[in-house]
Amino acid sequence: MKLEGVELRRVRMPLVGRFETSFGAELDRDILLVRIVSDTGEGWGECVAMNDPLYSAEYVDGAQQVLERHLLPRVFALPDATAEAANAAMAQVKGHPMAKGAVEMAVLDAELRAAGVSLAEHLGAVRDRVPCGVSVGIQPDPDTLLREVARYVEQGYVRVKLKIAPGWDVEPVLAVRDHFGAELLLQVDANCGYRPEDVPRLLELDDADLLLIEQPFPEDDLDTHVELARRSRTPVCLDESITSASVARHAIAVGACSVVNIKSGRVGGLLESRRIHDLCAEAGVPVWCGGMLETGIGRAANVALAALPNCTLPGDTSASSRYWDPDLITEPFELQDGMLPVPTGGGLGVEVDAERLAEVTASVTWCPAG
Ligand code: SMG
Ligand code: MG
Repeated sequence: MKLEGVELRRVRMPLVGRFETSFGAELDRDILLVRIVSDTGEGWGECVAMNDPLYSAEYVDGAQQVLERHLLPRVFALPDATAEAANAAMAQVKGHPMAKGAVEMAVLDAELRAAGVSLAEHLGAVRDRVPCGVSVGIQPDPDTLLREVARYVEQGYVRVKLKIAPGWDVEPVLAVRDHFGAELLLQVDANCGYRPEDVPRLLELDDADLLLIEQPFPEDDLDTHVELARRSRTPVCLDESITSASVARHAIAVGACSVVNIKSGRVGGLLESRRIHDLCAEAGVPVWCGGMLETGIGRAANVALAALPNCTLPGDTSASSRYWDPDLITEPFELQDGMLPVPTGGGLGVEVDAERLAEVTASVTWCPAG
């Protein structure tokens, strides 16, 4: 495939509701979309970097700059742009996995669209629909939380993840467990919000019979995750810490986690995600697909990933309506009995809604390959 150029498009979309985590609150998103244009057609990628560098070091303005100055020129120099070749060309640049992942997604989408092969099939998916969880932000008080959770349970979500932070943990989590009973699949996510001295507090969450606790401590502190994993009945899952397949292998080897959250943007792409999936499978560690409040474009990639064999826990692959009204794609993802269908069309298998796209576009930058 010969690239003609890449369009970097910034879209501003309000979330349907405020989403609060241990590091801050999101009300709207400033999203960077990558559209590659090649001799065989086009391909779309979504960069999951947030407005501010609070989830990880990346943020959307920085992602756009590193793409324009450092990543795209390397990809444009390739005589034949494949996803593997693009990854190899970008590898010389340190870090910036979300920016790199967006390019890889767009190149893969173009390649697979031209070949008429779905991303799910290409990755080795074994399911045609995936069970869906929902991530519920920090609420003003436990009553509001119970109402929020009830709303999602009524919509059919099969698993609920509660965001926790110091001051918003044991009490609200036990309130949800008490109210919804033992059958509710429940887990929590702290987004690095705790410190080593909080281990005793987190051990109290064992009473809530959680599926897992996600990333309680800072991303570079594997030791405290090891300590909690040793002392707790609740399985420890890593998100922010898992930045590559080699880090995943190490984290598992030292006992820092027994479950892994896979996000393609966090690890630099879908192909690295597949490697993490495979090594976790070999190690007997279940994985699930995380989310970064994606539009339907990135969501399509997540749903394909969630259809892999070792994705045995429900992911944060909620319906389009969880975040958007409306989404950017012509056929939004809708829950059917708590499941989402895995797209079967070529590449990502979704079509961008041109009208909606025009409505939310804040800027367009064309980067020519020549
Ligand atoms: O896409 O439903 C989604 C978001 C799920 O909680 C979610 N993501 O740490 O797992 C996580 C967070 C990261 C984004 S917080 C702004
Ligand atoms: Mg997380």
